[in-house]
Amino acid sequence: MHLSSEQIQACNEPMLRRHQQAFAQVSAYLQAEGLQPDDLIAQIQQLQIAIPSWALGTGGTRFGRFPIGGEPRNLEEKIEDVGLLHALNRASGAISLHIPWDIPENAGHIRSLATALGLKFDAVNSNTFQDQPDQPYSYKFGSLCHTDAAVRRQAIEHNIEVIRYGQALGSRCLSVWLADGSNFPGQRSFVQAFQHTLSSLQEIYAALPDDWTMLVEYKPYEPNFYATVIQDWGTAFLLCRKLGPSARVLVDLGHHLPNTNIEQIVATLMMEDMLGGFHFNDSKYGDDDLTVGSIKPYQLFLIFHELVSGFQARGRGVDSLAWMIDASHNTKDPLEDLLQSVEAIQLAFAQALIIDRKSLEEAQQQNDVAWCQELLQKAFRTDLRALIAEARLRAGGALSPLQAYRQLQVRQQLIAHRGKKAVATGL
Ligand code: PSV
Ligand code: MN
Repeated sequence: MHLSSEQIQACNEPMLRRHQQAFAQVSAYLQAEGLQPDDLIAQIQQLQIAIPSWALGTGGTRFGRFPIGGEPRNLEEKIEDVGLLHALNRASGAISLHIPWDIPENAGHIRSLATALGLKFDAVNSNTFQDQPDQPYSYKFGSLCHTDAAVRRQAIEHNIEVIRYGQALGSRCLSVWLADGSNFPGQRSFVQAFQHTLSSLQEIYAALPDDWTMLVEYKPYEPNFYATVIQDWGTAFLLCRKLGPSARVLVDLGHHLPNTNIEQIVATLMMEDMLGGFHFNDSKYGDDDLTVGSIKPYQLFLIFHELVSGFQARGRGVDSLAWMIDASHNTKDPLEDLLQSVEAIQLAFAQALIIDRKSLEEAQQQNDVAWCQELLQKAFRTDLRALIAEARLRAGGALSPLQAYRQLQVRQQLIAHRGKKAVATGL
């Protein structure tokens, strides 16, 4: 299925007048604040968020799954789905693959399908947290950290294979997330597990092409409930430092213990030039993988505030990081959920861009606590939805991607083509 620009324009048509009014209003406000709407729009348009190939179907939980129908049955159809999202929002111009859930058997064909839809391949993800039917050794007791060198070898080779798949697709980034850890005290030597992980990662790092980045993702618990080898940003940071300049930390917003100050972690990683990318999602309790911005939008804004500060301090742009969503959808249509997530990211970014940083620095310097809060919240409480909509409109997207998605009956058509029972591969 494909959405033409005529179809999208037809959806925009009845909304245009109201949008123009709202955009004129927000433009006037921004200009009065000394900001240039066109500059902001250009920056917003640069931010492209990769869609994970594993989040296009209903994720479910360990208690059940409620498939929505019309889910992509193979990689080609997953690319088709990301193409639909990108046609609507012009901000999902990349896809992130998880191997072996999505093996690009014919890389040339897969690459040309993606290119035709304006999509690039972002980070490729390895998977040594599940056993595959044909693999000789089990990852039950770990992969890169395993006590047995043969298991470690198998996991190393898998990661190198993932790099090769990524190369064929034009990706330039490997994401490594390990479930490795232990469920009970005493089960494993922390030091040995770390050292094995480091030496395994060093072998993978040695196979990394020169222009690639290795992203090391941390997570405090789950599936192991006593200890995870790469449990926090400090451990990921340490591993990256030991690996070399092409290794960076990946921050998954759901991988922190409750109330962790994620924006402070982001600031520190940016300061040290050790932040590599994001897995965006939202959560209330643990790694809930909910829609970005649905629970803690202020936290998301504060994270973007630190990102924008870091970019400005280092003279970098958004293309210096890998931006990915890592969410799961149990009760919503996955495509609707992803549209909402991308919009939430864009909004937080735009709000961070309009912070009066000069005044904030002065207020910080004078320890004017109340004014610091005032300045941040002024930006956070500014309604920039019309600005984001204008950025989409100018790029050929929908004024309201979610509304257009429903109006064009995308899910119904996908069900008609793929069937009510089509279920996507993934978790
Ligand atoms: C683990 O919870 C994780 O965040 C990793 O990024 C995996 O690759 C992904 O989820 C799988 O859904
Ligand atoms: Mn993740």
